[in-house]
Amino acid sequence: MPTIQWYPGHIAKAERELKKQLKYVDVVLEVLDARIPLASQHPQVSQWIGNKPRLLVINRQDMIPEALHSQWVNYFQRQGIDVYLTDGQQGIGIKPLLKATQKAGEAVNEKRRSRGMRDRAVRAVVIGFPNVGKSALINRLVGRKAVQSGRKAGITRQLKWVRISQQIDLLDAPGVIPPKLEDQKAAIKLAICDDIGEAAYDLQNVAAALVDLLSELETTEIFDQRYNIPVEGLSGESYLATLASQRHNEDQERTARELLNDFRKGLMGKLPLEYPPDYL
Ligand SMILES: Nc1nc2c(ncn2[C@@H]2O[C@H](COP(=O)(O)OP(=O)(O)O)[C@@H](O)[C@H]2O)c(=O)[nH]1
Ligand SMILES: [Mg+2]
Repeated sequence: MPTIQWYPGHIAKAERELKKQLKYVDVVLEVLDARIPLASQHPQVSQWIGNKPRLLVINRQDMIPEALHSQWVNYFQRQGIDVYLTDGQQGIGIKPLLKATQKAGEAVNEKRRSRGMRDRAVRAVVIGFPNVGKSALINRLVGRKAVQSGRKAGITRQLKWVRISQQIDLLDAPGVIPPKLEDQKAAIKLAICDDIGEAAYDLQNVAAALVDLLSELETTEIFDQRYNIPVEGLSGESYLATLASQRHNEDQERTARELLNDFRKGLMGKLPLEYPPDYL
């Protein structure tokens, strides 16, 4: 398996600045990608935030089948973790998240009051891998386009505080990526979902890995339907080669980009790349 490693200067800088700001933050919203809620958990977040309250947000809920929603909620709740499913693009699931943020931060004001101090706005930060939808969620939480959000990873370069209401201030942070991607299976899923920069990997390898992964999960009908070539019996690599020769004059790079784009835009349908480990 080819290794995926990517830790450019701007990500390192983002991480340093985020850690500085974390001191001032009361609540952490960690945003995951619904297609890969396990792989999109940043391994160092727990360590960074210590015992600050954390809310898990499974964004891109529209990109997985609805039947999976409650499965993921149950999976995390069994571990005592509160999760919120959202669609940052359409603005779904925002109110409960807003309420929970407010509630999680209330302890701060209780403490202040007990010391005779006045209440202040709860400070929350939104963190996660690049491109999982952090900025889109913030815009939905605030109800206007307060920060930039866009299709490619790396749109948010600066940390930015946004006043959501009298009660909540929210910090938008650039995506963070661990310096070393120890779990390469997770790294490939992040690459497939466009949650790490494209400079990190070879497009053809990742497109082939997508085909292999969907074969493993037995969700390959889409290939017959969309490209008129079934996957059965073919490795991802041979599938890519076959598709390239039938559709794109042997151009495997172009074919790889097409496959990945189709997946990323949801044109293949709602295709999760992970299920809760105890999924029945
Ligand atoms: N389908 C879908 N797209 C989303 C969702 N949330 C964000 N996006 C899109 O994903 C892209 C990346 O979003 P952005 O907010 O910039 O991600 P960030 O890098 O984590 O801040 C944008 O094109 C958003 O419109 C969602 O829940 N569902
Ligand atoms: Mg952003």
